[in-house]
Amino acid sequence: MSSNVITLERHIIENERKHPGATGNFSAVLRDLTLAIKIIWREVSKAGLVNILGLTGNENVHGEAVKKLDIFADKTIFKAMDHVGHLSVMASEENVDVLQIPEIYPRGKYVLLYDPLDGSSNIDANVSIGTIFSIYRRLSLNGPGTLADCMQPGYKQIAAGYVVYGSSTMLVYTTGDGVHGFTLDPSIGEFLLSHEDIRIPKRGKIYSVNEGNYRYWDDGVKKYIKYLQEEDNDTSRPYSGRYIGSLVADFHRTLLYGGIFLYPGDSRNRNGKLRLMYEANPLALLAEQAGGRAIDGTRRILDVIPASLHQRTPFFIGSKEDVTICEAFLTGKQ
Ligand code: P6P
Repeated sequence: MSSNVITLERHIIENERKHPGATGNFSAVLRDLTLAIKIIWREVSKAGLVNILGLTGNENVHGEAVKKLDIFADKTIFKAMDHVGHLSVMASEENVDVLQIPEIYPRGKYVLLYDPLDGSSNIDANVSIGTIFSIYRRLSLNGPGTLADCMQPGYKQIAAGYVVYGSSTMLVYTTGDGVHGFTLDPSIGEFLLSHEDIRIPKRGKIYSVNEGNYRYWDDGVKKYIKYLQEEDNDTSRPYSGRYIGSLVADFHRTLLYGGIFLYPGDSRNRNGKLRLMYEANPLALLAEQAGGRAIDGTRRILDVIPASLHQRTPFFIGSKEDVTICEAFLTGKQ
């Protein structure tokens, strides 16, 4: 294999060597998570063929209908990670409570939060969907992990990433040393480094929001979107509107092309739809590591102190200049 082909595993290990105190346990967590992701990819990539689509008749903690792939992905990640000995506790967007490590297995110093298959409502339409994850250090000293271990502010994350199962399957992650993207080569089942040190453009030309909610938005959001739709050649306006309705796909495009993704709170849901711990925090860490910003309207997402495990948050993320201009509209300064 030529020297310029860097697998995810090699990248993780080389990254670990930059931290003299590293024990290798953290690398093992990422390695085992990658195995789970490959198993999920295998099922997602043949979803239309083995008829595992369709509703299970169950609902998740948010009262949303759950499709079989959701459950499969959730259980796959848990079963791949529960015995590795490096986690003290896990929490999944699909489960009300934290997920304890079975007594028969050793526990470790890390905490894994994950959204096993985000965008699942798009599964039947073959629209890109994704897995999102966050890794923290446990706060509790020993024994079973705790709810507090899982409810840390986003700036405490030691790693975050997502997988977008799309026309090609990509894994994008950060351990606080830049953002790096790997594309799955199905012929060898390896994620290969394809986007080293991703930097989000400081300003873009695309905005991404569900405009069907326009009537419920606050005035600041309405004024901002109208601003983006005005003509001004110096600022590449009007921007293009792009909305897939699958967060990982919409964020991935924003990360690579620049611009802004918005899921505001509105008159029906003050906190919007997206979850702080499972969606906003990991993507906010990635955005900041790539030179972008992520806010809830007035605060940096990563500074928000969680009040509950599944709390939702208004979410504005993307290019630094775009988020800053949006913030001015949201706070009435513009
Ligand atoms: P809406 C998918 O169900 C999801 O949770 C995110 O992936 C996506 O960004 C959002 O909901 C889309 O929500 O209300 O625009 O359909």
